[in-house]
Amino acid sequence: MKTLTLLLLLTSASFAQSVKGDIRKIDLENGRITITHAPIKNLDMGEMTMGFRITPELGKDLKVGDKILFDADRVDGAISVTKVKKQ
Ligand SMILES: [Cu+2]
Repeated sequence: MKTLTLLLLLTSASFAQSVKGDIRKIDLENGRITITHAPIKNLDMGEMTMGFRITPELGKDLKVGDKILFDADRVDGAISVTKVKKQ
């Protein structure tokens, strides 16, 4: 029982708000990625295509055309990808 509870907690913490997206452009030198994304509840956004900030570390395995699940949030005022994995 304890193990199951812990697993559920870990699962929901790691991808609590994951949003589906398609990568349209990626420019890691400037820390930018353009994603067509599904609604993002925590940012009160509908579906759209827009740019996000991303770190080179988070973006290193991504390329244009990839379908992803990601989390986004405001970091120091800039809307940023905070977690990402390929679908
Ligand atoms: Cu948006």
